[in-house]
This record gives sequence, C-alpha cells and structure tokens, in this order.
Amino acid sequence: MDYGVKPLRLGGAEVRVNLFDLAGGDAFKTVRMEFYKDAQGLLLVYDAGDRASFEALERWVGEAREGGAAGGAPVVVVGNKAELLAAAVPANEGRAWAEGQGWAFFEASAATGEGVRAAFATLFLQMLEFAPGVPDRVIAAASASVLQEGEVGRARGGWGPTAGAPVGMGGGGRRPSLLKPDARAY
Ligand SMILES: Nc1nc2c(ncn2[C@@H]2O[C@H](COP(=O)(O)OP(=O)(O)OP(=O)(O)O)[C@@H](O)[C@H]2O)c(=O)[nH]1
Ligand SMILES: [Mg+2]
Repeated sequence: MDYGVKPLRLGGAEVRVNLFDLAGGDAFKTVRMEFYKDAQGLLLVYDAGDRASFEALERWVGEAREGGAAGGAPVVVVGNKAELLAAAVPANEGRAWAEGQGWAFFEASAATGEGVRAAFATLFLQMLEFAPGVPDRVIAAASASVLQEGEVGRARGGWGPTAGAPVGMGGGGRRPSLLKPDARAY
C-alpha cells in the first residue's frame, strides 16, 4: 500500500488530503479492510486495456461497503491508460457504468497525465462537501476556482437531482451514496 499527503488550497481553505493507494492482491484484503471505514472519498480506477479490471469494480465497491465505508462518501471512477488506442473498455461504457451509480467518470492516463488533475479535483471538491463542518462559502469558492480551471467540466451529468449543475454546488446530502446507490431518489 502506498501512502501520501497532498497539502492544497481549496476555496481559500488549507486542506491536507491523505491518499491511501490500496494494493489489490488477495493477500492484502485484511490490510485494505482497515482503511474503508475512515475514507472520506474513494477513487475507483480500472485499466481501460483490461476488461477484467473494469468488471472487478463491483467487487471493490462491495469490499468497501463490507469494510464500513461511509454511506455518503463520494466516489469518482477513472478509466486509466486512456492513451491506449485499442481500449478493451470503451470510455462510454465506463462512463455509463459510473453515471448509472451516480458517480463522476474520467478518462485518464498516468502515462501522459491527461485527466488526472480533473479526476482528483472533482473528488476533492466532493470530499469537501462531504466532510463535516466545512462552511458553504468555502465549498462555493472551491467550486468556483476549480471550475475556472475547467477541470470538472466532464463530471457534469449523472448526478440525479443535481444533474447539469456544477459539481460542488449541488448541496450536501443529495449525492448518491456508496451504501445506498439509489440515494438519488432523495
Ligand atoms: N500505458 C500505461 N501504463 C500504465 C498507466 N498507468 C499505469 N500503467 C502501468 O500499468 C502497470 C500496473 O500499474 P500499477 O500502478 O502497479 O497497478 P495497480 O493496480 O496499482 O496494482 P496493485 O497496486 O498491485 O494493485 C505498471 O506497469 C504501470 O507502469 C497508464 O496510464 N498508461
Ligand atoms: Mg497500486
């Protein structure tokens, strides 16, 4: 498992994001199970060149639930290796699955950097909304600054009652949750 801290300014607030990159092997399940409960956001990454990794996402979501991941914790889905020309999983398929759950989707490439900032910016904004005690003005300012950079444009849509609204402006508590994928009905 890899761990890192990313200090950043979001909407004028100083934020420290603790990143835990969980190892996927079966042998590490007991280690992974220690981390879901306190997660304030989840980034689900599959390899666009490997269909099995896409099909495994349901299993990862199940494991996170089993591990006690918070119902309202935001989830962002990433189709990695977007620079591959012959994708085994077309981006539209990844997007459809993610949006079907009510989660934002990004194509990204760790090799070229494409899409990486946008995926993290979207997740961080949603985490700011989810975290307790963050003033609305901080969330609004963070949304505005990220939107200004054009980083969350592709995250629009698929947000149920807030579909089409800029991410971060949908109001708390209405985001589809991890535990209750149907929470969009709220
Ligand atoms: N072409 C390409 N290769 C990538 C990209 N991202 C990661 N890789 C390669 O894919 C392989 C697997 O990457 P990892 O980061 O080890 O994958 P992982 O899912 O974190 O694996 P575990 O931590 O063992 O669960 C490595 O050889 C990476 O260099 C990408 O965007 N494009
Ligand atoms: Mg890894």
